[in-house]
Amino acid sequence: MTSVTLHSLAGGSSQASARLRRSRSRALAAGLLLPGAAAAEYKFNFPEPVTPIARETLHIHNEFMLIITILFVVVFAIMIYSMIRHRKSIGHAPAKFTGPRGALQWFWALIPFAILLFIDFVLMGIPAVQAIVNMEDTQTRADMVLKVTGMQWKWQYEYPEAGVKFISTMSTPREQIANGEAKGEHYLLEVDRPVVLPVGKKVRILLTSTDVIHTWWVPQFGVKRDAIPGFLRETWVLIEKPGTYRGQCAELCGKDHGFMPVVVHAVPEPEYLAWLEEQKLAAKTAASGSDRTWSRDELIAEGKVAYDKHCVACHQADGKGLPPAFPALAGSKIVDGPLLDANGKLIKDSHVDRVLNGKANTAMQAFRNTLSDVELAAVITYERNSFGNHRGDMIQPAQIKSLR
Ligand code: HEC
Ligand SMILES: [Cu+2]
Repeated sequence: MTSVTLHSLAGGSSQASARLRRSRSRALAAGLLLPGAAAAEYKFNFPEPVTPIARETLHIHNEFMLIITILFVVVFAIMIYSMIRHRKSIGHAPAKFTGPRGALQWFWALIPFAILLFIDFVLMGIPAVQAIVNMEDTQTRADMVLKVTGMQWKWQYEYPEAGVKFISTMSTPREQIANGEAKGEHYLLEVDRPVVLPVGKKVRILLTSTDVIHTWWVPQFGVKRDAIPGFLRETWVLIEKPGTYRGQCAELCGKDHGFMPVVVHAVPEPEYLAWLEEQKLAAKTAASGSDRTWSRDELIAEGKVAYDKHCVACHQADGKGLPPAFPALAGSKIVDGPLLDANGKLIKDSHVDRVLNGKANTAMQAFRNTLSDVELAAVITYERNSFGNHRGDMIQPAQIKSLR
């Protein structure tokens, strides 16, 4: 900003432009000296490590920094010393690399080479390889498994042993993002449902994706691993300290890449087990919801909540979408079409089919495995009765259940 104004002003009298140049270089110097002023949350070091891997990574980083600093100082000291002491202007005679002294030169060249090899392969290579092997060792004495699935633009977490599964979406209000409201403390780093993990347990983490490549990254865990569609990748954490740890998707994955944070709650094991029981109970309650008959208003109310969580990023709050990438649901022929055929069976490419099964090779994913019967019935009913769509009909969670 400053430099732009200075640029456009420069070109007046030579005296004025000299003054401008001076103040510009002063501004530049101040900028270089005070990087903290520019970055709001500037921290010099790594964030506090809370897993063995993060600690090892930090340790190796520090060790390598020390080694290369020493190398830098020693090499440059010798170089600068030699250049000054052996310069032509004081009449230093060049060495002659012939005869017995010439052979000695080889010796002096090979010694530093050997020292460097030793530093590279032994002092740096061994700890680095050890750390990588350790990072890859996801299975030795793993206490539990967490499955992480990246999707545009949210994370799904699954505890296979407990049969618990849920979606975690960013909870920062859109008003804060649009600068309509002051930013909160955990701006863009907060979610509706954090993953809960026990401290002191080795958690094997399996990663995959349903659409494009995402990356599950929590700096304090020292974990940053790609979630790739069609592949199962793995990593592990052993969290040593209870707390809330925040991270982000670290692979450019489309429009809302910046809006799919990771939040992990690390708690003592009894607390974790109690939480897990709660989740199982909640899942059971949700499942029983598909057996009763819902009123249209109930479904619409529930559907708005699901829509704002799972659909709004692409189809927008007003249902107008962002054509041509994301079609409008307002006035859509599919949304305005029939629900099911006369026998209560699925019609191909109908509204219900599209939401349950998605459409291959588009950003419209299948929601049958990520949403419950109630959520699916509710969001479909909501879409048919919102954004100026007035179908006036509804679909019951029990009907969705029978379609599965
Ligand atoms: C990541 C972006 C994205 C999200 C999130 C998303 N959709 Fe879609 N949706 C699309 C795209 C892209 C299409 C168009 C697919 C095609 O080419 O036919 C589409 C199409 C549709 C259609 C058909 C509309 C038409 O006229 O073609 C419906 C209905 C629909 N989505 C419902 C939903 C519901 C319900 C949700 C939330 C549970 C949702 N979508 C979430 C991207 C998305
Ligand atoms: Cu992503």
